[in-house]
Amino acid sequence: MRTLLALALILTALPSFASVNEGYRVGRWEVSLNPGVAIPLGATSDEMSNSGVVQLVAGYQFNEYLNFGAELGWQFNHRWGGQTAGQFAQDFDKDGIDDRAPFSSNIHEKILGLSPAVKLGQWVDVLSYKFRPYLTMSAGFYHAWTNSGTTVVQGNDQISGKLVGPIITTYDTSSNSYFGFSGGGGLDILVDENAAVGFDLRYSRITKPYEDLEFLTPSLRISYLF
Ligand SMILES: [Ca+2]
Repeated sequence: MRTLLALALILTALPSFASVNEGYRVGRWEVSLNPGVAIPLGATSDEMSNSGVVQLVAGYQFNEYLNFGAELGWQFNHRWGGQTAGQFAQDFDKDGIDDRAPFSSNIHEKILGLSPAVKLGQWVDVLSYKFRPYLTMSAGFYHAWTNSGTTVVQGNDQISGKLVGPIITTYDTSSNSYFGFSGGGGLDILVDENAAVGFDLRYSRITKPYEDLEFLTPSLRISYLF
C-alpha cells in the first residue's frame, strides 16, 4: 500500500518535473512578429499621423528571466500634417511669436529601427495556462526617409485666430540616421510548446538634432519558439 502511494505521488509529480524542462523556458530562441500602430505623442503628434508598424524581434533565452537579442522595426507610413509646431514652426505674421496653423502634405515619413533588445520576464502558470508578463528595452539605430513633396499651411491660427495661408512649401527627399531607444512591456500566452501569442506596448523616442520624435506603439505578438 505504501509503495503504491509512493508510486502514485511520483507519477503525479512527473508532469511538473517535465514542465520545468520544457523547451519554452531556457536555451531556446524566440522569434516574434509584432504588427501594430505607431502613435505620435506630444509635439510629434502635431507633425505627423499614425503609422502601421511591424516589429521583428529575435532573442535567446539565457535563463528563466533574461531574453536577449535584437529587434527590427518598420514604421511604414507617417503622413506629415497637423499643426505648424516643432520643425514646422513659423511666424507667418512676423509678430515674433510662432503661429499654430493647420497644415497638410503629400509627404510620408518611413522609419526603420534596428537595436539590441533585452526582455525580462518569467513564465508563470495560471490555471492551466502559461503566461509571461515581461518588460523590454532597446536602444540603437533609427533611419528615417521622406519623399519629396509639399506642405500646405491653410486655416485659422490657434493663437491669433487669423486666417493663414495657403502657404506652400516644397521639400526634397531626405534620408537621415538617428539614435533612439524604446521601453515597455507586454504579455505572452503559450498556445503550444512552440508558439505564443500576446500583446506589447512600448514608448519610443528618436533623438533628432532639433527635436525628438516620440511614439506609443501598441502591437500584437505572434512568437515562434525553437
Ligand atoms: Ca506670429
